[in-house]
Amino acid sequence: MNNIKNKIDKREYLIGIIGLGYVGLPLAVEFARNNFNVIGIDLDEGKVNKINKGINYIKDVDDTLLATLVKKGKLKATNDFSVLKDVDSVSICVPTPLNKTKEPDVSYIVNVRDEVVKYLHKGMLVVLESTTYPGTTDEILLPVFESTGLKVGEDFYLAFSPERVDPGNPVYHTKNTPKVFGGVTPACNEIGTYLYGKIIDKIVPVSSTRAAEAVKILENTYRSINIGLANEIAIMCDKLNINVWEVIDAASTKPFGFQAFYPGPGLGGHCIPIDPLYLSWKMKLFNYNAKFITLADEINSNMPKYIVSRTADILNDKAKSIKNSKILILGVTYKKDIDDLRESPVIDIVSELLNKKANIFYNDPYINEFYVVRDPSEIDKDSILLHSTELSKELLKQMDLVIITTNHSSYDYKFIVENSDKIFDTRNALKGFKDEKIVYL
Ligand code: SAJ
Repeated sequence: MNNIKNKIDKREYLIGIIGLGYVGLPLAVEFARNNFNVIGIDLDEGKVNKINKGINYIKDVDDTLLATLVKKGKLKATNDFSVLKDVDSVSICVPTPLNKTKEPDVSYIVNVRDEVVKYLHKGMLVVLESTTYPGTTDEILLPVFESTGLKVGEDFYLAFSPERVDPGNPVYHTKNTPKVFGGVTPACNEIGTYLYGKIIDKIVPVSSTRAAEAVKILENTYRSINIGLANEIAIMCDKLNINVWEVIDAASTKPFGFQAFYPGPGLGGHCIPIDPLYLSWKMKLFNYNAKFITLADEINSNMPKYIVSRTADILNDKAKSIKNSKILILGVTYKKDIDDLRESPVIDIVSELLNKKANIFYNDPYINEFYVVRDPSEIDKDSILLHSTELSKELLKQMDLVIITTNHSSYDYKFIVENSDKIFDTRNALKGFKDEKIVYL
């Protein structure tokens, strides 16, 4: 144990990172910035080539820092897993999506496991960071690793440490976000927390990999359920003719016991709509129905349809139908001020409006074009490709309805209000504007 810690202290400890996306690359840079030698592994040769040329592709990573670290030889990338024979630790940061039937797809973890096991060697630390259901590390990774004859906690070390990357967050990033860490054995925790403690300000050790896996799932289930509550409160407030945003803002003045969540067009992103379903799926194996998770998913998934139904009501008040109405969609990313379309509910809204023969235009400063298909793997020759339209006075004046679906900060909302005939604001972007033409969610 001490010789490993000495190796870490002397920075003779070679770091491996598998998966160089919005989690893996910032983690690799953080280790390299702390004078570790880091080798990143990714199947995407485009990513590998960019990194080896010192070219950054993750907004949360500093371009100059990456280039400098690569130039200094502290960070390099490859798509060749055999480099694992030389690494001392490997952190696994691969996707954990849902499949078409909304069940966990752990194939990325399994594929990586089957590569890592080929090169598992004495003293090696393996840390799974991908969000997954409690039991994944113990049930999917551990048995295969121990089938090599190596003993966990003695010959190699295995742990789960959830990623807590919030893309675009201006305050919290890898170094200053507390890191939960759960090893299979105390020795796994000792080595892992010692290593990660070199690059992250606060490490939060827990008693097992299952506890660590459950921590992350709880964090994101908590959000999904509270967002679902906010969405249902919005639906009820509309029926009561109450402005839900005023209600939430006033409730937020309570200095204890209340945290504001807000309604919106639905739940997007690669975490919140997905992570809770990993837990509810696992509970089915125990013949237990995770009611809150299922109900929140139902409410959140239905929000696009609810937005379309409100759109029909708004146009109806103008003696118009959705069919043939000119509708401008402002913002298609899953949340404001980022360029990420993953699971964006706006895609469902646009799809539904197109099905009802609306004449759809959109503008999003971050997305020049997008296919009206939620799952990119389903894009085919018949998929509809839309292009962002420049936001002009003429465009706004032509529209029967403008729908604010993603409240990017860069929009000139005064300009939008002044030049639109009717606006449906699903994000309270127009908070404070007093104008009959505005309908709030
Ligand atoms: N949303 C609402 N109402 C809210 C908050 C969010 O409708 O009150 C919607 C957003 O528009 C988006 C979706 O929910 O479509 C998810 O939004 P999010 O703010 O949770 O952002 P994410 O998906 O980027 O979540 C990440 C998560 N980070 C990790 O999993 C490591 C989450 O745990 C963070 O809490 C979250 O960022 C954050 O706080 O920004």
